[in-house]
Amino acid sequence: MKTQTWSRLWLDYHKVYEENKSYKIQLLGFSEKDRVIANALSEFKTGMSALISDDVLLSSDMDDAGGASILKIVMTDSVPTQGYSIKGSSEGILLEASDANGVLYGVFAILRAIACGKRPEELHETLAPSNPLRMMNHWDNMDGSIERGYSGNSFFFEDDEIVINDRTRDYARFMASIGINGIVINNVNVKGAASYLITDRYFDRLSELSGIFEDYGIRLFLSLNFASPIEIGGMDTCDPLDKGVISWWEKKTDEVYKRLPKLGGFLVKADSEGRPGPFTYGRTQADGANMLADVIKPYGGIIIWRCFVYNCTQDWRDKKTDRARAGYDYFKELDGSYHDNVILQIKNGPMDFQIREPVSPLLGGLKHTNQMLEVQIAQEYTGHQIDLCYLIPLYKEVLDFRTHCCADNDTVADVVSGRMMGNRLAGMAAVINTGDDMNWTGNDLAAANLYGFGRLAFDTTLTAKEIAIEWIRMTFALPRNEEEVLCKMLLRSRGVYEKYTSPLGIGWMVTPNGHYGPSIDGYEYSRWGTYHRADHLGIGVDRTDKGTGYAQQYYEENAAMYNDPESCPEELLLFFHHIPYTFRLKSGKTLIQHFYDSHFEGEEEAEGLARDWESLEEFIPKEAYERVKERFSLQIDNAREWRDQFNSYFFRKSGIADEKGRTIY
Ligand code: GCW
Repeated sequence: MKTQTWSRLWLDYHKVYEENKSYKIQLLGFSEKDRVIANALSEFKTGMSALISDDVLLSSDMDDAGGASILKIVMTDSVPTQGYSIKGSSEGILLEASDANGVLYGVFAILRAIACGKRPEELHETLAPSNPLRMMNHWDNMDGSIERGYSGNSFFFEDDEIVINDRTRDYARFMASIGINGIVINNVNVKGAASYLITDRYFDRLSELSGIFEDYGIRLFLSLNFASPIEIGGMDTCDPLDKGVISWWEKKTDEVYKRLPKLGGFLVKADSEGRPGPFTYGRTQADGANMLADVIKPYGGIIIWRCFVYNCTQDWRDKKTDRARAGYDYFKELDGSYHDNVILQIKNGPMDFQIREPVSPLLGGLKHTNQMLEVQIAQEYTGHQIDLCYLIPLYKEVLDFRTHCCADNDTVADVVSGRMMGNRLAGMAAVINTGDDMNWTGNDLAAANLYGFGRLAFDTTLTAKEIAIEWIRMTFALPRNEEEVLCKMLLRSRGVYEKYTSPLGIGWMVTPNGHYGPSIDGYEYSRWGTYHRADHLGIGVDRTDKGTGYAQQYYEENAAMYNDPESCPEELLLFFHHIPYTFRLKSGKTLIQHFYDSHFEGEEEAEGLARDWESLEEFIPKEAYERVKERFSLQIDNAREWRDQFNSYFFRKSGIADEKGRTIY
């Protein structure tokens, strides 16, 4: 037998106590023939065997229940879709759900609780998922590369073929264990062979993959090339209002659904960064999305249409055009005209997954359109899974943000869960950080983001700390003291990264293309719309009513708050305002002194993270320990480089010396 070459992540259960237990399974309303239920039972057996006893026996023979505990699984309407209720007692565990996904999630909840220290008889939890859709977006290319991937190659594709092996099933298990119910397997930039995923060439493999996902309650989705009628259909247009184009899509969709009846639908990146779209034909984004939505509707499919649409050929000399405005400008006025099986997928910020951005004004700005939040757990701008950056605190801030779109239920969590509008096509999606590395995420600690996203999407009331502790307990099972050390490392890591990179919401300043390491002017005179506008007197982008007017895209309360540098949250000051280096911050420091201090501190704190990691050596499996240690040493190099380039750049620009007289070059 081939030895397994990938880790079991948080499902590598550790023994929590020893007990010789057998469980009798009693199913009421559910059938073992249902593959999701069968998998739930098999997870229960594997998990419990590892957690409490070497071999938990499962039997459905109730006549012979002597001595055994009972796992009673009951179908009931009183638990919401995909939710569960679990309750332990001296007799065993009662798990109630209204569907198979609920049972699967309930089983994982039982295992999680026990792995985190609960006894089966103490179990007591009732939970309905916060978001109807909880999705992972792979940016995997069919040649096996991954756009913005930092953990090896794709485990879905190699040399333009679809790869299916035991790893695929494990991946589905991991995703189900954190409540993911939809997965887009291919990059939103659909090119080359990927355009043919909707043809006969790939249907057999896709159907096999879809089957594996279905067994774990997950729907397969595909990214679509909007120009398919041209690229694979041999037509000369993909105008969404052209009759020929529409009938081409009708035929195509019918063909696809005959072979992949459970396909969830399509994700589309149109008119963005060189991708084709309706704009070419003078049509709107709604024209494009609605055409596909109508075509897919008879099959129960949905169209997830991305709002990452902006002009990427901007002239840096032009100070009126503002990339941050683009999403709102293109999509807001069409609010209400999207068909009901369209979801607009909106990145958390108006730019592009920076370490700090305001929340996109489109979230809640739209009031009559299905919306889904997109975040990026792949660490494109946040350290490439070399630097430690636990991103759950960032997502929490986004979810908790009050949009003021209405009196109640106005947070982003309310909007994307469907609570604000009362819609079911809503949720959260993450650009995933996995690859075929043995540990899945390159940096072992980056798995906390993978785990955390799923848990948060399932239950947005969880705190970043609760999630961190769960993940640590399930992954490493450390003594309490060490658990706390690691938890604190995770919780402060985003702040550390922010300190030594680009401060106060200005973002960018990264090496062009790769996006790791500093290059203060790397994008300053480029076409990408990502400028800091620093001169010898100050820095920042004026996005107020006197500048680009971006701040006015928010509802009044937020617009007023952002428009005034006094009320603008300081961590976003330079996103909204052009500020002199001599401006005094709330701390009493000048802006320039804050720059220097923050960069010196950030670098020192990165060293602190590395030291804390070293203190855990004896408690972490050796290989994982070494992998992470090596990354911390690279992180320190990165932090130094950022500190010195950043400080030197702004010292030279401003001519103002560091009050503390530290070395600046
Ligand atoms: O952040 C940018 C990335 C691109 C990516 C794009 C997007 C998939 O640099 O690599 O393309 O966002 O979100 O579409």
